[in-house]
Amino acid sequence: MRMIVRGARLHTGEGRLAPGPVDVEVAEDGRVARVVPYDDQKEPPATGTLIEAHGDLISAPFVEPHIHLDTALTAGEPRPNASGTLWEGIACWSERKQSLTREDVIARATEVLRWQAAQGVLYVRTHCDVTDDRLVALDALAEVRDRVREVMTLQIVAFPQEGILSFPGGGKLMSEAVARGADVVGAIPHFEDTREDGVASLHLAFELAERHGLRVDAHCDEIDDEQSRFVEVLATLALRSGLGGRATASHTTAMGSYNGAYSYKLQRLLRRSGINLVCNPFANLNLQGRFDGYPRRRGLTQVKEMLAAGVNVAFGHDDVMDPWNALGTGNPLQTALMGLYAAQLTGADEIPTAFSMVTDRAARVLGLEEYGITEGAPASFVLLPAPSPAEALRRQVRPRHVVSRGHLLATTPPAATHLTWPDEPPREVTFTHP
Ligand code: 17E
Ligand code: FE2
Repeated sequence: MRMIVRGARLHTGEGRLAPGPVDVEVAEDGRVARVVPYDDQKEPPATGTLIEAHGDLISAPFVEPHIHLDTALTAGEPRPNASGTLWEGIACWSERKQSLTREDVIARATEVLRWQAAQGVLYVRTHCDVTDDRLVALDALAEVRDRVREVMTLQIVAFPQEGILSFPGGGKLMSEAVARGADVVGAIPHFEDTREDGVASLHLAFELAERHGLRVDAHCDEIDDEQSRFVEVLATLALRSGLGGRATASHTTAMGSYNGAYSYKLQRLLRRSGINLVCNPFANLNLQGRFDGYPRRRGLTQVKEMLAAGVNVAFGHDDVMDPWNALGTGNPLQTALMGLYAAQLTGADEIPTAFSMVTDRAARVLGLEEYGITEGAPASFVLLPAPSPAEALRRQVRPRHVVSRGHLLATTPPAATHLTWPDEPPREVTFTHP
Protein backbone atom coordinates (compact mmCIF):
# COMPACT_ATOMS: atom_id res chain seq x y z
CA MET A 1 0.00 0.00 0.00
CA ARG A 2 1.37 3.39 -0.96
CA MET A 3 -1.16 5.59 0.83
CA ILE A 4 -4.34 5.38 2.83
CA VAL A 5 -6.85 8.13 3.51
CA ARG A 6 -8.93 7.22 6.56
CA GLY A 7 -12.37 8.43 7.55
CA ALA A 8 -13.21 10.83 4.70
CA ARG A 9 -16.59 11.92 3.43
CA LEU A 10 -16.68 10.91 -0.22
CA HIS A 11 -18.06 13.23 -2.92
CA THR A 12 -19.62 10.88 -5.47
CA GLY A 13 -20.57 13.54 -8.03
CA GLU A 14 -23.39 16.08 -8.49
CA GLY A 15 -22.47 17.50 -5.08
CA ARG A 16 -23.69 14.33 -3.33
CA LEU A 17 -21.94 12.32 -0.60
CA ALA A 18 -21.56 8.58 0.00
CA PRO A 19 -23.75 7.49 2.95
CA GLY A 20 -20.91 7.03 5.45
CA PRO A 21 -17.21 7.88 5.84
CA VAL A 22 -14.76 5.80 3.80
CA ASP A 23 -11.14 4.75 3.61
CA VAL A 24 -9.42 5.19 0.26
CA GLU A 25 -6.49 2.84 -0.28
CA VAL A 26 -3.89 3.69 -2.90
CA ALA A 27 -1.84 0.88 -4.46
CA GLU A 28 1.86 1.06 -5.32
CA ASP A 29 0.99 1.71 -8.98
CA GLY A 30 -0.70 5.00 -8.01
CA ARG A 31 -4.22 3.71 -8.60
CA VAL A 32 -7.11 3.37 -6.20
CA ALA A 33 -6.93 -0.14 -4.71
CA ARG A 34 -10.11 -0.04 -2.65
CA VAL A 35 -12.76 2.29 -1.31
CA VAL A 36 -14.19 0.73 1.87
CA PRO A 37 -16.39 1.90 4.76
CA TYR A 38 -14.35 3.51 7.55
CA ASP A 39 -13.88 1.34 10.63
CA ASP A 40 -12.46 3.28 13.58
CA GLN A 41 -11.58 0.01 15.37
CA LYS A 42 -9.27 -1.09 12.56
CA GLU A 43 -5.54 -0.43 12.91
CA PRO A 44 -4.08 1.69 10.09
CA PRO A 45 -1.51 -0.15 7.96
CA ALA A 46 2.10 0.01 9.15
CA THR A 47 3.53 1.14 5.81
CA GLY A 48 2.68 3.85 3.33
CA THR A 49 1.51 7.42 3.83
CA LEU A 50 -1.34 7.72 6.30
CA ILE A 51 -3.78 10.61 6.03
CA GLU A 52 -6.37 10.87 8.80
CA ALA A 53 -9.24 12.83 7.25
CA HIS A 54 -11.36 13.21 10.41
CA GLY A 55 -14.53 13.53 8.35
CA ASP A 56 -13.14 15.98 5.82
CA LEU A 57 -14.35 15.88 2.25
CA ILE A 58 -12.56 13.79 -0.36
CA SER A 59 -13.39 14.63 -3.96
CA ALA A 60 -11.99 13.93 -7.39
CA PRO A 61 -9.84 16.93 -8.34
CA PHE A 62 -11.23 20.22 -9.53
CA VAL A 63 -11.46 20.61 -13.29
CA GLU A 64 -10.95 23.95 -15.03
CA PRO A 65 -13.07 23.77 -18.19
CA HIS A 66 -12.18 27.22 -19.54
CA ILE A 67 -9.12 29.37 -19.00
CA HIS A 68 -6.77 31.41 -21.19
CA LEU A 69 -3.24 30.56 -20.06
CA ASP A 70 -1.61 32.34 -23.01
CA THR A 71 -3.01 35.73 -21.95
CA ALA A 72 -2.71 35.20 -18.18
CA LEU A 73 -0.68 37.71 -16.15
CA THR A 74 -0.60 40.36 -18.88
CA ALA A 75 -3.11 42.84 -17.41
CA GLY A 76 -2.06 46.41 -18.17
CA GLU A 77 0.39 45.39 -20.91
CA PRO A 78 0.83 47.46 -22.97
CA ARG A 79 -2.20 49.37 -21.62
CA PRO A 80 -5.17 48.68 -19.40
CA ASN A 81 -8.63 47.89 -20.78
CA ALA A 82 -10.22 51.25 -19.92
CA SER A 83 -13.76 50.61 -21.19
CA GLY A 84 -13.98 47.12 -19.69
CA THR A 85 -15.49 45.70 -22.87
CA LEU A 86 -14.65 42.44 -24.59
CA TRP A 87 -13.73 44.46 -27.66
CA GLU A 88 -11.14 46.67 -26.02
CA GLY A 89 -9.73 43.57 -24.32
CA ILE A 90 -9.21 41.98 -27.72
CA ALA A 91 -7.55 45.20 -28.98
CA CYS A 92 -5.18 45.32 -25.96
CA TRP A 93 -4.29 41.67 -26.42
CA SER A 94 -3.69 42.20 -30.14
CA GLU A 95 -1.01 44.75 -29.18
CA ARG A 96 0.52 42.58 -26.45
CA LYS A 97 0.58 39.60 -28.81
CA GLN A 98 3.25 41.32 -30.96
CA SER A 99 5.85 40.88 -28.21
CA LEU A 100 5.07 37.26 -27.29
CA THR A 101 8.01 34.92 -26.90
CA ARG A 102 8.18 31.23 -26.08
CA GLU A 103 9.80 31.94 -22.69
CA ASP A 104 7.23 34.61 -21.83
CA VAL A 105 4.28 32.27 -22.47
CA ILE A 106 5.89 29.30 -20.72
CA ALA A 107 6.70 31.35 -17.62
CA ARG A 108 3.23 32.87 -17.24
CA ALA A 109 1.30 29.68 -18.04
CA THR A 110 3.47 27.58 -15.71
CA GLU A 111 3.02 30.03 -12.85
CA VAL A 112 -0.77 29.87 -13.13
CA LEU A 113 -0.71 26.07 -13.41
CA ARG A 114 1.23 25.95 -10.14
CA TRP A 115 -1.44 28.10 -8.50
CA GLN A 116 -4.09 25.78 -9.89
CA ALA A 117 -2.31 22.63 -8.70
CA ALA A 118 -2.03 24.08 -5.19
CA GLN A 119 -5.76 24.76 -5.34
CA GLY A 120 -6.55 21.20 -6.40
CA VAL A 121 -7.13 21.74 -10.13
CA LEU A 122 -5.48 18.85 -11.97
CA TYR A 123 -7.32 18.99 -15.32
CA VAL A 124 -7.30 22.18 -17.36
CA ARG A 125 -8.73 23.17 -20.72
CA THR A 126 -6.95 26.28 -21.94
CA HIS A 127 -7.85 28.32 -24.97
CA CYS A 128 -4.87 29.52 -26.99
CA ASP A 129 -5.07 32.36 -29.48
CA VAL A 130 -3.98 31.07 -32.89
CA THR A 131 -4.57 34.29 -34.84
CA ASP A 132 -0.81 34.79 -34.88
CA ASP A 133 1.26 33.92 -37.94
CA ARG A 134 4.04 32.56 -35.72
CA LEU A 135 1.79 30.46 -33.45
CA VAL A 136 4.20 31.26 -30.63
CA ALA A 137 1.73 30.70 -27.82
CA LEU A 138 0.50 27.41 -29.25
CA ASP A 139 3.98 25.90 -29.47
CA ALA A 140 4.82 27.19 -25.99
CA LEU A 141 1.65 25.78 -24.42
CA ALA A 142 2.21 22.44 -26.15
CA GLU A 143 5.61 22.36 -24.46
CA VAL A 144 4.05 23.19 -21.09
CA ARG A 145 1.43 20.46 -21.63
CA ASP A 146 4.25 17.92 -22.06
CA ARG A 147 6.24 19.19 -19.09
CA VAL A 148 3.33 18.92 -16.63
CA ARG A 149 1.85 15.73 -18.08
CA GLU A 150 2.94 13.58 -15.13
CA VAL A 151 0.81 15.54 -12.66
CA MET A 152 -1.73 17.58 -14.64
CA THR A 153 -3.72 17.08 -17.82
CA LEU A 154 -3.80 20.10 -20.10
CA GLN A 155 -6.09 20.37 -23.14
CA ILE A 156 -5.30 23.11 -25.64
CA VAL A 157 -8.04 24.70 -27.73
CA ALA A 158 -7.03 26.29 -31.04
CA PHE A 159 -8.86 29.56 -30.41
CA PRO A 160 -9.07 32.09 -33.26
CA GLN A 161 -9.37 35.24 -31.12
CA GLU A 162 -9.60 37.58 -34.13
CA GLY A 163 -11.77 35.30 -36.24
CA ILE A 164 -11.38 32.50 -38.75
CA LEU A 165 -12.86 34.21 -41.82
CA SER A 166 -12.30 37.77 -40.62
CA PHE A 167 -8.58 37.29 -39.92
CA PRO A 168 -6.21 37.01 -42.88
CA GLY A 169 -5.21 33.36 -43.24
CA GLY A 170 -7.42 32.40 -40.28
CA GLY A 171 -8.52 29.08 -41.78
CA LYS A 172 -4.96 28.03 -42.54
CA LEU A 173 -3.82 28.96 -39.03
CA MET A 174 -6.56 26.76 -37.55
CA SER A 175 -5.42 23.76 -39.63
CA GLU A 176 -1.80 24.46 -38.78
CA ALA A 177 -2.64 24.68 -35.07
CA VAL A 178 -4.30 21.26 -35.25
CA ALA A 179 -1.30 19.88 -37.13
CA ARG A 180 0.95 21.21 -34.35
CA GLY A 181 -0.99 19.41 -31.66
CA ALA A 182 -4.07 21.36 -30.53
CA ASP A 183 -6.48 19.03 -28.73
CA VAL A 184 -9.71 20.92 -29.35
CA VAL A 185 -11.05 23.13 -32.16
CA GLY A 186 -12.34 26.60 -31.22
CA ALA A 187 -14.25 29.39 -32.95
CA ILE A 188 -15.63 32.86 -32.26
CA PRO A 189 -18.67 33.30 -34.55
CA HIS A 190 -19.99 36.50 -32.93
CA PHE A 191 -16.69 38.23 -33.73
CA GLU A 192 -16.77 37.38 -37.45
CA ASP A 193 -17.75 40.32 -39.66
CA THR A 194 -21.08 38.94 -40.82
CA ARG A 195 -23.65 36.49 -39.55
CA GLU A 196 -22.92 34.31 -42.58
CA ASP A 197 -19.21 34.25 -41.77
CA GLY A 198 -20.09 33.31 -38.20
CA VAL A 199 -22.10 30.35 -39.44
CA ALA A 200 -19.36 29.41 -41.92
CA SER A 201 -16.75 29.55 -39.15
CA LEU A 202 -18.69 26.96 -37.14
CA HIS A 203 -18.99 24.67 -40.18
CA LEU A 204 -15.25 24.99 -40.64
CA ALA A 205 -14.56 24.21 -36.99
CA PHE A 206 -16.73 21.07 -37.05
CA GLU A 207 -15.20 19.86 -40.31
CA LEU A 208 -11.71 20.29 -38.89
CA ALA A 209 -12.68 18.52 -35.65
CA GLU A 210 -14.33 15.62 -37.45
CA ARG A 211 -11.40 15.19 -39.81
CA HIS A 212 -8.98 14.87 -36.89
CA GLY A 213 -11.24 13.19 -34.33
CA LEU A 214 -11.15 16.22 -32.01
CA ARG A 215 -13.63 18.00 -29.79
CA VAL A 216 -15.10 21.46 -30.41
CA ASP A 217 -15.24 24.32 -27.89
CA ALA A 218 -16.31 27.65 -29.34
CA HIS A 219 -16.53 31.06 -27.73
CA CYS A 220 -20.14 31.53 -28.75
CA ASP A 221 -22.51 34.51 -28.55
CA GLU A 222 -20.35 36.41 -26.07
CA ILE A 223 -22.23 39.64 -26.68
CA ASP A 224 -25.34 41.35 -25.27
CA ASP A 225 -27.13 41.06 -28.60
CA GLU A 226 -30.36 39.13 -28.45
CA GLN A 227 -29.96 38.47 -32.17
CA SER A 228 -26.67 36.62 -31.72
CA ARG A 229 -27.90 33.07 -32.16
CA PHE A 230 -24.89 30.99 -33.11
CA VAL A 231 -25.44 28.47 -30.34
CA GLU A 232 -28.38 27.02 -32.29
CA VAL A 233 -25.99 26.47 -35.21
CA LEU A 234 -23.35 24.87 -32.97
CA ALA A 235 -25.90 22.58 -31.33
CA THR A 236 -27.38 21.53 -34.67
CA LEU A 237 -23.93 20.75 -36.07
CA ALA A 238 -23.17 18.72 -32.94
CA LEU A 239 -26.44 16.84 -33.31
CA ARG A 240 -26.10 16.08 -37.01
CA SER A 241 -22.39 15.26 -36.97
CA GLY A 242 -22.78 12.95 -34.00
CA LEU A 243 -20.23 14.98 -32.01
CA GLY A 244 -22.91 15.61 -29.37
CA GLY A 245 -21.31 15.92 -25.93
CA ARG A 246 -17.88 16.33 -27.55
CA ALA A 247 -18.97 19.87 -28.42
CA THR A 248 -19.13 22.83 -26.04
CA ALA A 249 -20.45 26.37 -26.33
CA SER A 250 -18.57 28.72 -24.00
CA HIS A 251 -19.86 32.02 -22.63
CA THR A 252 -23.20 32.14 -24.60
CA THR A 253 -23.99 35.38 -22.78
CA ALA A 254 -26.52 36.51 -25.41
CA MET A 255 -28.78 33.90 -23.82
CA GLY A 256 -29.19 36.37 -20.97
CA SER A 257 -31.10 38.54 -23.46
CA TYR A 258 -33.17 35.94 -25.33
CA ASN A 259 -36.96 36.10 -25.09
CA GLY A 260 -38.94 33.35 -23.40
CA ALA A 261 -40.34 31.78 -26.55
CA TYR A 262 -36.93 31.46 -28.19
CA SER A 263 -35.34 30.26 -24.94
CA TYR A 264 -37.85 27.43 -24.76
CA LYS A 265 -37.05 26.32 -28.29
CA LEU A 266 -33.34 26.50 -27.50
CA GLN A 267 -33.59 24.46 -24.30
CA ARG A 268 -35.13 21.62 -26.25
CA LEU A 269 -32.50 21.80 -28.99
CA LEU A 270 -29.57 21.96 -26.59
CA ARG A 271 -30.78 18.98 -24.60
CA ARG A 272 -31.28 16.91 -27.75
CA SER A 273 -27.84 17.89 -29.06
CA GLY A 274 -26.06 16.84 -25.86
CA ILE A 275 -23.66 19.82 -26.02
CA ASN A 276 -22.10 21.33 -22.91
CA LEU A 277 -22.26 24.96 -21.84
CA VAL A 278 -19.51 26.73 -19.92
CA CYS A 279 -20.48 29.85 -17.99
CA ASN A 280 -17.61 32.15 -16.95
CA PRO A 281 -19.09 34.34 -14.25
CA PHE A 282 -16.07 36.53 -13.47
CA ALA A 283 -15.36 37.50 -17.06
CA ASN A 284 -18.93 38.06 -18.11
CA LEU A 285 -20.13 39.91 -15.03
CA ASN A 286 -17.20 42.18 -15.84
CA LEU A 287 -17.51 42.46 -19.62
CA GLN A 288 -21.24 42.36 -20.29
CA GLY A 289 -23.76 45.13 -19.82
CA ARG A 290 -21.12 47.74 -20.65
CA PHE A 291 -23.31 49.24 -23.37
CA ASP A 292 -26.43 49.25 -21.16
CA GLY A 293 -27.90 52.06 -19.12
CA TYR A 294 -30.29 50.92 -16.40
CA PRO A 295 -31.78 48.41 -16.00
CA ARG A 296 -28.43 46.76 -16.75
CA ARG A 297 -28.32 43.14 -17.86
CA ARG A 298 -26.42 40.47 -15.97
CA GLY A 299 -25.04 39.12 -19.24
CA LEU A 300 -24.72 35.47 -18.32
CA THR A 301 -25.93 32.34 -20.01
CA GLN A 302 -29.14 30.69 -18.75
CA VAL A 303 -27.50 28.51 -16.11
CA LYS A 304 -30.53 27.56 -14.02
CA GLU A 305 -32.85 27.06 -16.95
CA MET A 306 -30.41 24.97 -18.97
CA LEU A 307 -29.58 22.78 -15.97
CA ALA A 308 -33.32 22.25 -15.46
CA ALA A 309 -33.65 21.34 -19.14
CA GLY A 310 -31.05 18.59 -18.68
CA VAL A 311 -28.10 20.35 -20.30
CA ASN A 312 -24.63 19.92 -18.82
CA VAL A 313 -23.39 23.31 -17.59
CA ALA A 314 -19.99 23.97 -15.97
CA PHE A 315 -18.32 27.05 -14.49
CA GLY A 316 -14.97 28.33 -15.79
CA HIS A 317 -12.52 30.94 -14.48
CA ASP A 318 -11.63 32.30 -17.96
CA ASP A 319 -9.05 34.91 -17.00
CA VAL A 320 -6.24 35.38 -14.53
CA MET A 321 -5.02 39.00 -14.61
CA ASP A 322 -5.36 39.76 -18.30
CA PRO A 323 -7.08 42.35 -20.52
CA TRP A 324 -10.53 40.91 -19.75
CA ASN A 325 -10.17 40.63 -15.99
CA ALA A 326 -7.45 42.40 -14.03
CA LEU A 327 -8.11 40.09 -11.07
CA GLY A 328 -8.55 36.31 -11.03
CA THR A 329 -6.76 33.58 -9.08
CA GLY A 330 -7.63 30.32 -10.82
CA ASN A 331 -9.37 29.16 -7.64
CA PRO A 332 -12.36 26.99 -8.66
CA LEU A 333 -14.23 27.50 -5.39
CA GLN A 334 -14.20 31.24 -6.08
CA THR A 335 -15.51 30.61 -9.58
CA ALA A 336 -18.28 28.41 -8.24
CA LEU A 337 -19.26 30.84 -5.48
CA MET A 338 -19.35 33.78 -7.88
CA GLY A 339 -21.29 31.65 -10.37
CA LEU A 340 -23.82 30.39 -7.89
CA TYR A 341 -24.68 33.92 -6.80
CA ALA A 342 -24.72 35.32 -10.33
CA ALA A 343 -26.99 32.50 -11.51
CA GLN A 344 -28.98 32.42 -8.26
CA LEU A 345 -28.21 28.76 -7.58
CA THR A 346 -28.72 29.54 -3.93
CA GLY A 347 -31.32 26.93 -2.96
CA ALA A 348 -30.15 24.24 -0.54
CA ASP A 349 -30.28 21.63 -3.31
CA GLU A 350 -28.64 23.97 -5.85
CA ILE A 351 -25.50 24.91 -3.90
CA PRO A 352 -24.04 21.38 -4.21
CA THR A 353 -24.70 21.56 -7.96
CA ALA A 354 -22.34 24.55 -8.14
CA PHE A 355 -19.63 22.30 -6.64
CA SER A 356 -20.24 19.70 -9.33
CA MET A 357 -19.92 22.46 -11.96
CA VAL A 358 -16.21 22.75 -11.12
CA THR A 359 -15.72 19.00 -10.61
CA ASP A 360 -17.69 16.23 -12.34
CA ARG A 361 -19.73 18.46 -14.66
CA ALA A 362 -16.54 20.18 -15.80
CA ALA A 363 -14.93 16.74 -16.25
CA ARG A 364 -17.70 15.90 -18.71
CA VAL A 365 -16.82 18.99 -20.74
CA LEU A 366 -13.23 17.77 -21.08
CA GLY A 367 -14.39 14.20 -21.72
CA LEU A 368 -12.18 12.80 -18.96
CA GLU A 369 -12.39 9.03 -18.94
CA GLU A 370 -10.83 8.01 -15.64
CA TYR A 371 -12.32 10.71 -13.44
CA GLY A 372 -13.65 9.84 -10.00
CA ILE A 373 -12.47 7.96 -6.91
CA THR A 374 -13.25 4.40 -7.94
CA GLU A 375 -11.29 1.17 -7.75
CA GLY A 376 -8.72 0.94 -10.54
CA ALA A 377 -8.84 4.63 -11.45
CA PRO A 378 -5.75 6.83 -10.97
CA ALA A 379 -5.60 7.98 -7.34
CA SER A 380 -6.10 11.68 -7.97
CA PHE A 381 -8.10 13.63 -5.43
CA VAL A 382 -8.36 16.59 -3.10
CA LEU A 383 -9.00 16.60 0.63
CA LEU A 384 -11.00 19.63 1.62
CA PRO A 385 -11.23 20.78 5.26
CA ALA A 386 -15.04 20.90 5.21
CA PRO A 387 -17.74 18.27 5.77
CA SER A 388 -19.69 18.93 2.56
CA PRO A 389 -19.51 20.61 -0.85
CA ALA A 390 -21.74 23.44 0.40
CA GLU A 391 -19.43 24.09 3.37
CA ALA A 392 -16.36 23.97 1.12
CA LEU A 393 -17.99 26.68 -0.97
CA ARG A 394 -19.15 28.78 1.93
CA ARG A 395 -15.78 28.71 3.69
CA GLN A 396 -13.74 28.96 0.46
CA VAL A 397 -11.28 26.40 1.77
CA ARG A 398 -7.97 25.49 0.19
CA PRO A 399 -7.36 21.74 -0.15
CA ARG A 400 -5.41 20.35 2.80
CA HIS A 401 -3.90 17.78 0.42
CA VAL A 402 -3.82 17.43 -3.35
CA VAL A 403 -2.93 13.95 -4.60
CA SER A 404 -2.12 13.26 -8.25
CA ARG A 405 -1.84 9.61 -9.34
CA GLY A 406 -0.90 8.50 -5.87
CA HIS A 407 1.67 11.27 -5.34
CA LEU A 408 1.22 13.97 -2.75
CA LEU A 409 1.44 17.10 -4.91
CA ALA A 410 0.48 19.89 -2.49
CA THR A 411 -0.20 20.24 1.23
CA THR A 412 -1.57 23.37 2.89
CA PRO A 413 -1.65 23.45 6.69
CA PRO A 414 -4.58 25.21 8.37
CA ALA A 415 -4.02 28.92 8.91
CA ALA A 416 -3.90 30.12 12.51
CA THR A 417 -4.96 33.58 13.65
CA HIS A 418 -3.33 35.21 16.67
CA LEU A 419 -6.38 36.66 18.39
CA THR A 420 -6.44 39.08 21.30
CA TRP A 421 -10.02 39.05 22.51
CA PRO A 422 -11.59 40.84 25.51
CA ASP A 423 -11.30 38.85 28.77
CA GLU A 424 -9.34 36.07 27.06
CA PRO A 425 -5.60 35.48 26.99
CA PRO A 426 -4.09 36.17 23.55
CA ARG A 427 -3.93 32.87 21.65
CA GLU A 428 -3.70 31.08 18.31
CA VAL A 429 -7.10 30.22 16.88
CA THR A 430 -7.86 28.08 13.86
CA PHE A 431 -11.37 28.89 12.71
CA THR A 432 -13.33 26.10 11.10
CA HIS A 433 -16.37 28.32 10.72
CA PRO A 434 -14.85 31.57 9.58
N1 17E B 1 -11.28 36.32 -25.43
C1 17E B 1 -12.62 36.37 -25.67
O1 17E B 1 -13.03 36.46 -26.83
N2 17E B 1 -13.47 36.32 -24.63
C2 17E B 1 -13.03 36.22 -23.39
N3 17E B 1 -13.90 36.17 -22.39
C3 17E B 1 -11.64 36.16 -23.14
C4 17E B 1 -10.79 36.21 -24.19
C5 17E B 1 -11.13 36.04 -21.76
FE1 FE2 C 1 -12.91 32.66 -22.84
